[in-house]
Amino acid sequence: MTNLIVVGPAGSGKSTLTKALGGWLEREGYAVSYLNLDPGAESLPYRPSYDVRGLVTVERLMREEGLGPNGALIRAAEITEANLPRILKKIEARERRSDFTIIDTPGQMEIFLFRGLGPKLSTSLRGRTISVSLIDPGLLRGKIDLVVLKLLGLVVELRLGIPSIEVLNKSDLYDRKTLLEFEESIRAGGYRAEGVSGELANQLYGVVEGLEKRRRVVMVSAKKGTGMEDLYKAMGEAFCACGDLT
Ligand SMILES: Nc1nc2c(ncn2[C@@H]2O[C@H](COP(=O)(O)OP(=O)(O)OP(=O)(O)O)[C@@H](O)[C@H]2O)c(=O)[nH]1
Ligand SMILES: [Mg+2]
Repeated sequence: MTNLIVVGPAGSGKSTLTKALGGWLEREGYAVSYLNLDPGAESLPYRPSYDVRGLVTVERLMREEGLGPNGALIRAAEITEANLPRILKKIEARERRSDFTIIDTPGQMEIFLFRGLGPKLSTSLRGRTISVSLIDPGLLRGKIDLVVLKLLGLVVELRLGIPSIEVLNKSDLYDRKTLLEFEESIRAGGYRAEGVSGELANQLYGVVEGLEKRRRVVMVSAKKGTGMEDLYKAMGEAFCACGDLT
Protein backbone atom coordinates (compact mmCIF):
# COMPACT_ATOMS: atom_id res chain seq x y z
CA MET A 1 0.00 0.00 0.00
CA THR A 2 1.32 3.40 -1.06
CA ASN A 3 0.44 6.90 0.18
CA LEU A 4 0.96 9.86 -2.13
CA ILE A 5 1.00 13.32 -0.56
CA VAL A 6 0.33 15.95 -3.22
CA VAL A 7 2.03 19.24 -2.33
CA GLY A 8 2.42 22.48 -4.26
CA PRO A 9 1.90 26.22 -4.34
CA ALA A 10 -1.66 27.61 -4.36
CA GLY A 11 -3.43 26.83 -7.60
CA SER A 12 -0.67 24.57 -8.96
CA GLY A 13 -3.21 21.80 -9.60
CA LYS A 14 -3.07 19.57 -6.48
CA SER A 15 -6.78 18.75 -6.45
CA THR A 16 -6.95 18.30 -10.23
CA LEU A 17 -3.93 15.96 -10.14
CA THR A 18 -5.43 14.01 -7.23
CA LYS A 19 -8.42 13.26 -9.43
CA ALA A 20 -6.43 12.62 -12.63
CA LEU A 21 -3.86 10.31 -11.07
CA GLY A 22 -6.50 8.50 -9.00
CA GLY A 23 -8.66 7.99 -12.09
CA TRP A 24 -5.69 6.63 -14.03
CA LEU A 25 -4.76 4.22 -11.21
CA GLU A 26 -8.36 3.04 -10.91
CA ARG A 27 -8.51 2.34 -14.65
CA GLU A 28 -5.32 0.29 -14.21
CA GLY A 29 -7.27 -1.84 -11.73
CA TYR A 30 -5.99 -0.43 -8.42
CA ALA A 31 -8.20 0.43 -5.45
CA VAL A 32 -7.71 4.12 -4.62
CA SER A 33 -8.71 6.19 -1.56
CA TYR A 34 -8.84 9.96 -1.73
CA LEU A 35 -8.13 12.11 1.28
CA ASN A 36 -8.85 15.83 1.41
CA LEU A 37 -6.79 17.75 3.96
CA ASP A 38 -7.68 21.21 2.63
CA PRO A 39 -10.11 22.85 5.09
CA GLY A 40 -10.48 25.80 2.70
CA ALA A 41 -11.63 23.84 -0.36
CA GLU A 42 -14.94 25.06 -1.76
CA SER A 43 -15.44 22.07 -4.01
CA LEU A 44 -13.38 19.05 -5.00
CA PRO A 45 -13.14 17.31 -8.37
CA TYR A 46 -13.02 13.85 -6.69
CA ARG A 47 -15.06 12.13 -3.99
CA PRO A 48 -12.93 11.91 -0.81
CA SER A 49 -13.18 8.86 1.41
CA TYR A 50 -11.98 11.11 4.24
CA ASP A 51 -12.61 14.87 4.19
CA VAL A 52 -11.09 17.16 6.84
CA ARG A 53 -13.93 19.61 6.24
CA GLY A 54 -16.07 17.30 8.36
CA LEU A 55 -13.82 18.31 11.27
CA VAL A 56 -12.99 21.91 10.48
CA THR A 57 -13.50 24.50 7.76
CA VAL A 58 -11.77 27.83 7.19
CA GLU A 59 -15.10 29.47 6.57
CA ARG A 60 -16.51 28.38 9.94
CA LEU A 61 -13.38 29.43 11.84
CA MET A 62 -13.48 32.86 10.22
CA ARG A 63 -17.12 33.25 11.23
CA GLU A 64 -16.96 31.76 14.71
CA GLU A 65 -13.50 32.89 15.85
CA GLY A 66 -13.32 36.18 13.96
CA LEU A 67 -10.11 35.14 12.15
CA GLY A 68 -8.84 36.28 8.76
CA PRO A 69 -8.30 33.68 6.00
CA ASN A 70 -4.65 32.93 6.85
CA GLY A 71 -5.23 32.92 10.63
CA ALA A 72 -8.11 30.51 10.05
CA LEU A 73 -5.93 28.24 7.89
CA ILE A 74 -3.25 28.11 10.59
CA ARG A 75 -5.87 27.38 13.25
CA ALA A 76 -7.40 24.69 11.02
CA ALA A 77 -3.98 23.06 10.57
CA GLU A 78 -3.51 23.05 14.36
CA ILE A 79 -6.93 21.47 14.88
CA THR A 80 -6.16 18.87 12.20
CA GLU A 81 -2.80 18.09 13.79
CA ALA A 82 -4.37 17.71 17.23
CA ASN A 83 -6.88 15.25 15.76
CA LEU A 84 -4.33 13.36 13.66
CA PRO A 85 -4.45 10.10 15.68
CA ARG A 86 -8.23 9.94 15.19
CA ILE A 87 -7.96 10.86 11.51
CA LEU A 88 -5.23 8.24 10.94
CA LYS A 89 -7.43 5.57 12.49
CA LYS A 90 -10.22 6.43 10.06
CA ILE A 91 -7.82 6.49 7.12
CA GLU A 92 -6.27 3.18 8.13
CA ALA A 93 -9.66 1.50 8.25
CA ARG A 94 -10.17 2.52 4.60
CA GLU A 95 -6.59 1.95 3.53
CA ARG A 96 -6.86 -1.73 4.30
CA ARG A 97 -8.93 -1.99 1.14
CA SER A 98 -6.78 0.41 -0.91
CA ASP A 99 -3.65 0.00 -2.99
CA PHE A 100 -3.12 3.77 -3.09
CA THR A 101 -4.20 6.67 -0.89
CA ILE A 102 -3.85 10.08 -2.55
CA ILE A 103 -3.71 12.98 -0.11
CA ASP A 104 -4.69 16.45 -1.31
CA THR A 105 -3.18 19.19 0.88
CA PRO A 106 -4.03 22.84 1.71
CA GLY A 107 -3.37 25.52 -0.90
CA GLN A 108 -1.03 27.42 1.40
CA MET A 109 1.76 24.86 1.33
CA GLU A 110 3.89 26.68 3.92
CA ILE A 111 1.23 26.08 6.55
CA PHE A 112 1.27 22.37 5.80
CA LEU A 113 5.07 22.09 5.48
CA PHE A 114 6.50 24.48 8.06
CA ARG A 115 4.13 23.75 10.90
CA GLY A 116 3.63 20.37 12.46
CA LEU A 117 0.90 18.88 10.30
CA GLY A 118 2.81 17.87 7.14
CA PRO A 119 5.87 16.30 8.83
CA LYS A 120 3.70 14.58 11.43
CA LEU A 121 1.40 13.13 8.80
CA SER A 122 4.20 11.94 6.50
CA THR A 123 5.93 10.06 9.29
CA SER A 124 2.75 8.60 10.82
CA LEU A 125 1.11 7.01 7.80
CA ARG A 126 1.38 3.26 7.51
CA GLY A 127 2.84 1.73 4.36
CA ARG A 128 5.11 3.52 1.91
CA THR A 129 4.73 7.25 1.57
CA ILE A 130 5.98 9.54 -1.15
CA SER A 131 5.32 13.18 -1.94
CA VAL A 132 4.39 14.52 -5.33
CA SER A 133 5.71 18.06 -5.45
CA LEU A 134 4.04 20.22 -8.10
CA ILE A 135 5.76 22.91 -10.13
CA ASP A 136 3.44 25.43 -11.74
CA PRO A 137 5.08 26.62 -15.00
CA GLY A 138 3.12 29.85 -14.63
CA LEU A 139 5.59 30.74 -11.85
CA LEU A 140 8.60 30.29 -14.14
CA ARG A 141 9.13 33.71 -15.63
CA GLY A 142 12.90 33.80 -15.45
CA LYS A 143 15.78 31.45 -14.75
CA ILE A 144 16.05 32.57 -11.15
CA ASP A 145 12.49 31.33 -10.61
CA LEU A 146 13.71 27.90 -11.62
CA VAL A 147 16.28 27.95 -8.82
CA VAL A 148 13.60 29.05 -6.35
CA LEU A 149 11.21 26.27 -7.42
CA LYS A 150 13.92 23.62 -7.38
CA LEU A 151 14.87 24.68 -3.86
CA LEU A 152 11.21 24.51 -2.91
CA GLY A 153 11.18 20.88 -4.11
CA LEU A 154 14.13 20.15 -1.81
CA VAL A 155 12.37 21.89 1.09
CA VAL A 156 9.35 19.61 0.57
CA GLU A 157 11.62 16.57 0.79
CA LEU A 158 13.51 17.90 3.81
CA ARG A 159 10.40 18.88 5.75
CA LEU A 160 8.39 15.74 5.02
CA GLY A 161 11.35 13.39 5.32
CA ILE A 162 10.11 11.11 2.53
CA PRO A 163 11.07 10.61 -1.13
CA SER A 164 9.66 13.26 -3.41
CA ILE A 165 8.88 13.37 -7.13
CA GLU A 166 8.90 16.68 -8.92
CA VAL A 167 6.08 17.16 -11.34
CA LEU A 168 5.74 20.02 -13.82
CA ASN A 169 1.97 20.36 -14.25
CA LYS A 170 -0.13 22.26 -16.84
CA SER A 171 2.04 21.00 -19.71
CA ASP A 172 -0.99 21.45 -22.00
CA LEU A 173 -0.51 25.21 -21.78
CA TYR A 174 2.88 25.09 -23.50
CA ASP A 175 4.05 24.00 -26.92
CA ARG A 176 6.52 21.19 -27.29
CA LYS A 177 9.48 23.50 -27.91
CA THR A 178 8.86 25.46 -24.71
CA LEU A 179 8.43 22.22 -22.78
CA LEU A 180 11.72 20.90 -24.11
CA GLU A 181 13.38 24.17 -23.06
CA PHE A 182 11.91 23.79 -19.58
CA GLU A 183 13.21 20.24 -19.47
CA GLU A 184 16.63 21.30 -20.69
CA SER A 185 16.94 24.08 -18.12
CA ILE A 186 15.54 21.92 -15.33
CA ARG A 187 18.04 19.18 -16.13
CA ALA A 188 21.56 19.37 -14.85
CA GLY A 189 23.94 21.65 -16.69
CA GLY A 190 23.92 24.91 -18.51
CA TYR A 191 22.30 27.08 -15.89
CA ARG A 192 23.74 30.58 -15.72
CA ALA A 193 22.03 33.63 -14.30
CA GLU A 194 23.23 37.18 -14.45
CA GLY A 195 22.62 40.34 -12.48
CA VAL A 196 22.80 41.18 -8.82
CA SER A 197 21.43 37.89 -7.54
CA GLY A 198 22.96 35.89 -10.41
CA GLU A 199 26.00 34.65 -8.50
CA LEU A 200 23.91 33.48 -5.56
CA ALA A 201 21.44 31.79 -7.93
CA ASN A 202 24.28 30.02 -9.77
CA GLN A 203 25.75 28.75 -6.51
CA LEU A 204 22.38 27.51 -5.28
CA TYR A 205 21.66 25.86 -8.60
CA GLY A 206 24.97 24.04 -8.30
CA VAL A 207 23.83 22.70 -4.93
CA VAL A 208 20.45 21.63 -6.33
CA GLU A 209 22.14 19.99 -9.32
CA GLY A 210 24.52 18.03 -7.13
CA LEU A 211 21.72 16.75 -4.94
CA GLU A 212 19.34 15.98 -7.75
CA LYS A 213 21.41 14.01 -10.23
CA ARG A 214 19.28 10.97 -9.46
CA ARG A 215 16.01 12.72 -10.23
CA ARG A 216 14.05 13.72 -13.26
CA VAL A 217 11.10 16.04 -13.55
CA VAL A 218 7.88 14.45 -14.76
CA MET A 219 5.70 16.54 -17.04
CA VAL A 220 1.95 16.12 -16.82
CA SER A 221 -1.30 17.83 -17.54
CA ALA A 222 -3.65 17.08 -14.69
CA LYS A 223 -6.41 18.77 -16.65
CA LYS A 224 -6.00 16.57 -19.75
CA GLY A 225 -4.91 13.54 -17.76
CA THR A 226 -1.66 13.14 -19.72
CA GLY A 227 1.66 11.97 -18.28
CA MET A 228 0.08 9.75 -15.60
CA GLU A 229 1.86 6.61 -16.76
CA ASP A 230 5.21 8.41 -16.57
CA LEU A 231 4.33 9.68 -13.09
CA TYR A 232 3.49 6.12 -12.05
CA LYS A 233 6.88 4.97 -13.34
CA ALA A 234 8.63 7.78 -11.46
CA MET A 235 6.90 6.62 -8.27
CA GLY A 236 8.45 3.20 -8.76
CA GLU A 237 11.87 4.78 -9.37
CA ALA A 238 11.60 6.86 -6.21
CA PHE A 239 11.19 3.63 -4.25
CA CYS A 240 14.53 2.38 -5.64
CA ALA A 241 12.92 1.04 -8.81
CA CYS A 242 11.64 -1.98 -6.94
CA GLY A 243 8.86 -2.58 -9.44
CA ASP A 244 5.37 -3.27 -8.16
CA LEU A 245 4.15 -0.27 -6.19
CA THR A 246 1.49 -2.05 -4.22
N1 LIG B 1 -4.47 24.20 -18.20
C1 LIG B 1 -4.38 23.51 -17.08
N2 LIG B 1 -4.99 23.94 -15.98
C2 LIG B 1 -4.89 23.19 -14.86
C3 LIG B 1 -4.16 21.99 -14.81
N3 LIG B 1 -4.23 21.49 -13.55
C4 LIG B 1 -4.99 22.37 -12.86
N4 LIG B 1 -5.39 23.38 -13.65
C5 LIG B 1 -6.25 24.52 -13.30
O1 LIG B 1 -5.59 25.27 -12.29
C6 LIG B 1 -6.56 25.78 -11.38
C7 LIG B 1 -6.22 25.31 -9.98
O2 LIG B 1 -6.34 23.90 -9.94
P1 LIG B 1 -6.55 23.13 -8.58
O3 LIG B 1 -6.52 21.68 -8.88
O4 LIG B 1 -7.74 23.65 -7.86
O5 LIG B 1 -5.23 23.59 -7.83
P2 LIG B 1 -4.89 23.42 -6.29
O6 LIG B 1 -3.39 23.38 -6.20
O7 LIG B 1 -5.64 22.27 -5.74
O8 LIG B 1 -5.46 24.77 -5.73
P3 LIG B 1 -5.62 25.19 -4.18
O9 LIG B 1 -6.03 23.97 -3.43
O10 LIG B 1 -6.66 26.27 -4.22
O11 LIG B 1 -4.27 25.71 -3.80
C8 LIG B 1 -7.92 25.28 -11.87
O12 LIG B 1 -8.50 26.28 -12.66
C9 LIG B 1 -7.56 24.06 -12.71
O13 LIG B 1 -8.49 23.79 -13.72
C10 LIG B 1 -3.51 21.56 -16.01
O14 LIG B 1 -2.86 20.52 -16.09
N5 LIG B 1 -3.66 22.35 -17.09
MG1 LIG C 1 -6.89 22.18 -4.01
